[in-house]
Amino acid sequence: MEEKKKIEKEKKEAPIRDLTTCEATAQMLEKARRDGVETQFDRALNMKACPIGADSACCKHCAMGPCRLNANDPYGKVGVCGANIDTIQSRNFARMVAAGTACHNDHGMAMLNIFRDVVNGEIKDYAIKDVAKLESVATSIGIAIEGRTTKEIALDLYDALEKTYTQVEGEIPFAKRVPAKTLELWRKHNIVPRGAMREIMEMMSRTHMGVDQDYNNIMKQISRTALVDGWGGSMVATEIGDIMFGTPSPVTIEVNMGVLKEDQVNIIVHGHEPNLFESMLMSVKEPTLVKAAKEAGAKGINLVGMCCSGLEVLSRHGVPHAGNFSSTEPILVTGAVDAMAVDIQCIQQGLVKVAECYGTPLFTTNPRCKIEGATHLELHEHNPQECTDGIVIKAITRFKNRKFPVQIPKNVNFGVHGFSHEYINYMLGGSFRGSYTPLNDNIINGRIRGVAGVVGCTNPRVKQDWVHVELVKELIKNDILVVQTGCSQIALAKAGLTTPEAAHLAGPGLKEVCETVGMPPVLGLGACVDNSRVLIACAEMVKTGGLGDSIADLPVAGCAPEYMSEKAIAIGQYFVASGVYTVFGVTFPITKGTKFEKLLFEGLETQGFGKWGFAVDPHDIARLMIAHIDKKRKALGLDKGRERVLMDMQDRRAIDAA
Ligand code: SF4
Ligand code: MSK
Repeated sequence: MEEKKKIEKEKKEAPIRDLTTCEATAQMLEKARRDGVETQFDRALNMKACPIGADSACCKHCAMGPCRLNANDPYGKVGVCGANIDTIQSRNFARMVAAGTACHNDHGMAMLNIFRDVVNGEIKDYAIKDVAKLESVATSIGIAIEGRTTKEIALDLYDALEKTYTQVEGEIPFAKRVPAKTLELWRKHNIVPRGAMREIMEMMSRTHMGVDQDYNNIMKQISRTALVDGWGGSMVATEIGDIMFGTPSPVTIEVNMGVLKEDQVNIIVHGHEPNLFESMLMSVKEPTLVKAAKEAGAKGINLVGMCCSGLEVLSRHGVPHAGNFSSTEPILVTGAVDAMAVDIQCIQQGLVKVAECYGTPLFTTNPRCKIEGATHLELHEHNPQECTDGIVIKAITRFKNRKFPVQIPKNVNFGVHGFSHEYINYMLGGSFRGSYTPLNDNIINGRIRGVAGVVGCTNPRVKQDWVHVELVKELIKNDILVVQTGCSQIALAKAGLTTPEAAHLAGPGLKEVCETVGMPPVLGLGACVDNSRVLIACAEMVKTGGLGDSIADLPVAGCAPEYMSEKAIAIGQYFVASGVYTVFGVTFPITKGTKFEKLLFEGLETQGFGKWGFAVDPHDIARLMIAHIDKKRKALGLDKGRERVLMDMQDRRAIDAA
């Protein structure tokens, strides 16, 4: 017992600087310890990950089990039904992809439903803000726009995109955007997605006990399901979001916990769907509410974003961003948050307790995401401000009666964000000849070695932000242009690498390009659904020419170095199935030394797709990604025998001083 207590104490006293490189989060974790408040970092220390689950060597798909196989001797045993390790782990992996795909499609379908009601005039609070984007999306899937009204085009677009979810047979609409050779490969393997509902249903059915028990066959449905995420639900969410709320273009934004203001009513919106934030923006400007805040003694109402909700609005509206996933509990420790409103996805149940400790009202707003102990104030799209006004009123009351001492970290970083696919086109080619030609040319001439997508979550199983930042520094140093989404983007923003000035940390070729264009070496594209923008950029690079015929030919690679969610696994798989080498960190949910592992890490590439990679250390990840990019350059005849540049002490000092 004494020994157990000693271990617990040691865990609780793990040095905070080993848990995060985010200075503001570290300060709040120190305060949380003083206040006796627990966060995900403490829970991770106190929760030993189940090794059998981590290796995906267990199955609980029926009541003859649960069955667990020995990851050290994966073929030594089978489940009660006879299922072998490849069946068990491919089914488990498949269900992660199905869950992640379901999340993004659920989000996209909700956006599409709002769009339909906006077009029909039933929702008045939102509108079609970007008609040019509406027309370009419609054109991309063959809808005529000439001589037609916005409403006619929008109704046709709704009808077409609804098929992304409901279509029983036939290819999803955005399959039309896939480069011909990539699409041909998908057709050959029969993995072009039908509708998301069909694919997810089939995935769940095939992974039931006693159905599909050939890991190669399960793999095909894994890819088809993931593709209806990237080229389906996620892409619809991005495109409809842009059409209704505006396509992002770069703005300089403040990031980090220092965006909270002690003398103002602070409201945080956290989650994923942009409509909650859009309505909250209207509420915080409502003259009667601003007046009420002032009467309560506040200088104003300060609205800030977190996680992916924040990324949706940071460039559309210039709303400051307070931090990524792992900072959502620590920020409540400031005592300065007067209300937190959440919608769906990545909302930790642990928020309830932390919010309670600091008297912060926590509001759930979506019928698909209620949390025991949080106040549910539902947002109805037909009258959304009823909900958001109500939250602002509660926040003002909390400000007036603040009981807890306020301690806001001073950290504020500035970064340029909002590089939509459309803006990259314009930025590189100019308004009259917008194109990806300059990007392709600079890849061909070797100034830019390749492009890397560094995306995804933070995870308390590794030091927060550290892997993201170290990895990106090494990639840009090696002339690799980095595009980003999700919580990773905020990690780099806090590290100051999303400014044009960060170009001095890049290799000579990338630096020259960044300085000529005036862009950062790290381009933030948005929320996690906006990985679809990366797919569109890849398709555009193929279309522009000179870099092969399919996405698999491009000198590109992807990585989610601190991932935690099933959504991330779905994203990884749709990149792999689209042709991209994709490296994950932290842990990989499969058993080593198996045929299924070989399929994911080698076999898929042999079939013409991308493949998975895995490494935990950022420098190992960089090595894998750079080697892959060089391999693709060589295959394209662009190889000039470049050496990988390692950072020396002088470089590191320059980075630390930046
Ligand atoms: Fe065990 Fe087979 Fe049932 Fe899975 S499906 S729990 S391996 S008996
Ligand atoms: S919020 S899925 S922690 S990126 Fe999109 Fe961040 Fe990952 Fe959630």
